[in-house]
Amino acid sequence: MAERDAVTDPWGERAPYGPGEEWPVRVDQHLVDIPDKWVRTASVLHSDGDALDLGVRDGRLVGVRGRAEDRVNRGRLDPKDVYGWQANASPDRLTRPLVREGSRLVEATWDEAMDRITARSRELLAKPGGWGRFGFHTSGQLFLEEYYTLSVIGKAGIGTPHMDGNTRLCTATAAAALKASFGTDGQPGSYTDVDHCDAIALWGHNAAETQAVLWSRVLDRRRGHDAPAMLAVDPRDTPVTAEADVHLAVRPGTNVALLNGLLREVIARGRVDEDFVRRRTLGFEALRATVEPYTSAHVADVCGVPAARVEEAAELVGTADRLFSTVLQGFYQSNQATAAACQVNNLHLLRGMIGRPGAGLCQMNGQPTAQNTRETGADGDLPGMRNWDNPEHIRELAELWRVDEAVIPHWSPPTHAMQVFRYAEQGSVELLWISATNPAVSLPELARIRRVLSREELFVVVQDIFLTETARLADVVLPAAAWGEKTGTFTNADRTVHLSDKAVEPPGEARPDLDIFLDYARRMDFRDRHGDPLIRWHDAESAYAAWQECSRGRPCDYTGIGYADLRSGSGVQWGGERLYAERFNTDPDYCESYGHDLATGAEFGAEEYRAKNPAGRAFLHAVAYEPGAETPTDEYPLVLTTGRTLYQFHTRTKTARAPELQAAAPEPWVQLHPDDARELGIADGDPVLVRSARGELRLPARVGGTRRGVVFVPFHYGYWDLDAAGPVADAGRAANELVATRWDPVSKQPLYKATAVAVVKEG
Ligand SMILES: Nc1nc2c(c(=O)[nH]1)N[C@H]1C(S)=C(S)[C@@H](COP(=O)(O)OP(=O)(O)OC[C@H]3O[C@@H](n4cnc5c(=O)[nH]c(N)nc54)[C@H](O)[C@@H]3O)O[C@H]1N2
Ligand SMILES: Nc1nc2c(c(=O)[nH]1)N[C@H]1C(S)=C(S)[C@@H](COP(=O)(O)OP(=O)(O)OC[C@H]3O[C@@H](n4cnc5c(=O)[nH]c(N)nc54)[C@H](O)[C@@H]3O)O[C@H]1N2
Ligand SMILES: [Mo]
Repeated sequence: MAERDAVTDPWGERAPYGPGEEWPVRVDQHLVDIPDKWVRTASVLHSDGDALDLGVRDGRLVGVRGRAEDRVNRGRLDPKDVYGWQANASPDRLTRPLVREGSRLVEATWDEAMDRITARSRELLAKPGGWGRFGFHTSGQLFLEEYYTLSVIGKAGIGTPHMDGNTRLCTATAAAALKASFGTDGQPGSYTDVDHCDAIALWGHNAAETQAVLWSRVLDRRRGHDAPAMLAVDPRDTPVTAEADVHLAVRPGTNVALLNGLLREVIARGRVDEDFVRRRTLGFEALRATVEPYTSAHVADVCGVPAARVEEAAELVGTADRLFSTVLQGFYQSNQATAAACQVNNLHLLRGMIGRPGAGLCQMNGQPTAQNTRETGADGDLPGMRNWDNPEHIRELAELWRVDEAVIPHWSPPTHAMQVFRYAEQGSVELLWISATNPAVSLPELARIRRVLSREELFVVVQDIFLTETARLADVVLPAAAWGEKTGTFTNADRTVHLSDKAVEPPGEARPDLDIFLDYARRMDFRDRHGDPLIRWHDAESAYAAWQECSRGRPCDYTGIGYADLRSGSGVQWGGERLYAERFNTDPDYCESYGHDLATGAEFGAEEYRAKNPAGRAFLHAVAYEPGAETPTDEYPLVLTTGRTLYQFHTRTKTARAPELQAAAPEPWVQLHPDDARELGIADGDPVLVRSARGELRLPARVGGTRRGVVFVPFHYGYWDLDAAGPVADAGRAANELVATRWDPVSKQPLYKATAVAVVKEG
């Protein structure tokens, strides 16, 4: 049992191991008192799914311990796992509902708060097209049971297509790329591929800071015998790029050019698994023709990296026998996001690196429960990875829910989050229900988001555990119970399902999100076709059972994974360790999407899709590189990219309330290349102004750690913990003040990773 200072020692002690061996156990714990009981759960501060037990004494949380037997972490905990739980007991938790009286939010009873919501809901439903006046913006941080309930309320109770969540900002591109290449969502690979691989590639993924336990696994392989080779693609210097054998510090937004170059080399050097490509893929000739012009010299020019480095990278991925890739925000939130993520799929397909131990990929998730948002359809997908454009899939859902097919929105693609906010801005969405997300800090162009949320005509419900920047703008604030205070399940980035049991009581009158949604359904009296209640479950386990039925026969089939299994064992993967050893999910009757034109986002229809006759084969998508919209100008000569730091989580509602984590990263900063800093007369620590066409930030400079022309600001820092309740008058500090309202044409994920900015020294 190891207690360590996880701030100064984030990855803990090395346990070197070799290919095909089991990752050694290392049980981490952190206790402030001796527990009288332990309650099982997993981490909710990233997508890794680190299994842990909460220590409880006298009804209070007193610490955490990693679970040795779990397949994901083998007992390990990262810094946020170790310290983050303390936020639950924070004295400023929301404990009572709040309702708006003029410019103020005042305490109210649950009845008063819910009455306001249901009164407004009924009023809207009574209008023509009333269902279309509802918008829901949820999260990747609730539990599966909560999402499924919300999904059924929205799709079968109200019938609105305007339901999405922060998963759109997070892993919409992962889902889009998986559907496009393999037919449905779901990771082909598994974390155990780290144990078997002979090469690892991290594509725009700073795993050392964002999936720190997965990174420990990588480091342990790297320190063992027959260590895997390693490639990292990131414009900045990170702990990942420092470890990599080959680091390609590409110009932001050039991922497609790089991948096209690597694919070209793989083909030119005869590294294609021709048998695999012939039997299991479609589209090779078009791909070959598209990548042909991307010589190493051309790629070097576009991406701003040495041609020799590109060739080293091509050699590394081209000669591996068991290549494991992870892809994350450096691709998903960057120019040509879905197209770029699909090129990583292509690399694995061309080399036959899929469905075997060590040969696989994860189009990673970021949030702990984002997989479930997608699976249950709380983000606009249809539940069970069903296809909105397939009438048979709609019929199945209508039968399951006993409602008319016409109620379930399926006449167009579901509305994506950016469009939901647009409708709220224009006034067609009149009720916006925001759960477990903080768009007033996390969406692009914050001045606009504040304006939308403040509109008099828009009725805003915010369901959170703290009074966030978003909650301050709400008409009704509902206090939720947090992780540890409620029961439910969730699924990590490698399809591992964990159960999270209730350990302690929520504070005051705070209620589990599931209870809030169930209460709303009851008060609204949603009925099925027979006049029975639409929602026929009443707690987490019965909600899970309803979901199991919904998932039956679909790729994410949960029918074999019960609460009892999850309580007696530890994490269980749906679909087994690796998907697609035999065939892909591309059959027209089974697939989740008929696909898009990856360059324009145009949707294909059923006929076009059937004509391709995929027959269980994967699609190789070919896309030419196109520069992004935000390129440097004379006025804004630098490129801003935004992202994360090890110690903070998102808008810091939890991590800033854990003293060790907040002390480790108390303030935002802007990172600059030394040559840019010198030209601008900026020294380390100087106060600087960062300006884009949309806003400005005042931050201290940090010199070093990024490529020339690129500056970096962490997006964690909003305004709730400043003295002033709103954005500071003269300049902001939230990165999204600067970012433009723009998204990928296919996944609709916002492009947070490239904004043209100017930086000037202050004072
Ligand atoms: N500590 C911590 N961990 C977290 C989170 C957190 O807030 N804090 N959040 C969780 C969530 S929800 C998510 S989504 C994940 C995100 O996890 P990551 O994707 O690993 O994190 P980011 O910092 O957003 O972006 C990764 C890298 O992309 C690089 N990048 C920027 N532009 C480009 C580009 O054009 N091309 C390439 N190749 N790279 C580029 C950035 O320099 C950055 O280092 O982390 C999860 N884990
Ligand atoms: N510039 C820039 N912007 C970004 C990104 C970036 O890289 N750069 N990344 C994007 C990504 S990947 C993500 S995932 C988003 C994250 O953005 P958000 O989702 O807005 O950030 P969080 O702080 O995680 O917000 C979650 C909220 O849920 C509340 N909460 C926690 N647990 C519970 C619960 O059990 N019930 C309820 N009801 N509430 C709860 C928290 O207090 C918090 O207010 O940001 C996106 N925005
Ligand atoms: Mo995310």
